[in-house]
Amino acid sequence: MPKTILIGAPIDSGQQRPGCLMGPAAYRVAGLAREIAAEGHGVEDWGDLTLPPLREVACPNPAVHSLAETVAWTEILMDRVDDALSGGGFPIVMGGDHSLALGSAAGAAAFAHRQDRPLFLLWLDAHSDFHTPLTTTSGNLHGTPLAYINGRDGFDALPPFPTPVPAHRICMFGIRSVDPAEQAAMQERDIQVNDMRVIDERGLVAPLREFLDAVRREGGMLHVSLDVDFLDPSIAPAVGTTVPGGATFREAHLVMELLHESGLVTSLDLVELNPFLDDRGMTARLMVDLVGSLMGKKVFDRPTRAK
Ligand code: HAR
Ligand code: MN
Ligand code: MN
Ligand code: MN
Repeated sequence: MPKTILIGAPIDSGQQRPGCLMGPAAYRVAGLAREIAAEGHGVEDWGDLTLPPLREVACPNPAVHSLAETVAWTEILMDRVDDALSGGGFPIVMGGDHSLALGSAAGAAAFAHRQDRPLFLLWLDAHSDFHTPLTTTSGNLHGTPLAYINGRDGFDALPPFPTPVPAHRICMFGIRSVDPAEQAAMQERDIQVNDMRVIDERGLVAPLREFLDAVRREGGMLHVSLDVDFLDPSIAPAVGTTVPGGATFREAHLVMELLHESGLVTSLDLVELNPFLDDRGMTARLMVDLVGSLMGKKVFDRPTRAK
């Protein structure tokens, strides 16, 4: 079993509400390392990354802000996640806003490329995060990582994404807020969008199993990006961009339990937690609890069902 590597990414430059940079501290206070160790896994905390020196960068879209910071964070995260995987570890990036996924996914992709294995992406989020720096109207780069991962144009300031992930290897769950430009681009590419409507109609289990079967068939690596706003705001209030109608406590745990059973997850992001908006740590604790389920925590140990 690979050792878990915790990487603190105190990033809040991908959006405009301060607070996400306290995320890594909140995960430590809420006992993330203890939770993982309790499931019998080794765990090493590499501490928090610090922002490297900035280079001058340009973007034709005047709405975009903090591009130089985002480039610097992307480069260092890419390197550290690749390092963790190269050392045989299971990296968990504790964010930080979702712009950190530009770097974490790029690091996973760089490693997968060298291993000659396909990378798959599971995006658990209220938002599709499929803008490019050219299409975003908010200018918040936390709304762009999935477009970078998919190899869309417009990311000239960032390192080229190592082996962009094609649409059929991307799966989104929980989606309930999509901008028109994102919608058009996703339709063009035929990305599998399991929005809340799909979850209401089919449940999570069937579409998630289909995706996991594809990962297994192709011998892929699987990067999971868990945005706090995937969850319903009633159980996870500590996020800057709440959208009603999110995943319930049980739905979220079920996803994590199925992921654990699959044994396929190779890296994980925890993003968008804003501890300043939390209610007595309930969101941080729920996120830690979900990681516990991903690492194998269950109430009753059933014999593994035949696949
Ligand atoms: N689509 C909107 C924008 O680009 C909102 C993006 C919000 N993203 C997150 N992460 N909170 O999923 O501004
Ligand atoms: Mn390195
Ligand atoms: Mn997001
Ligand atoms: Mn979101």
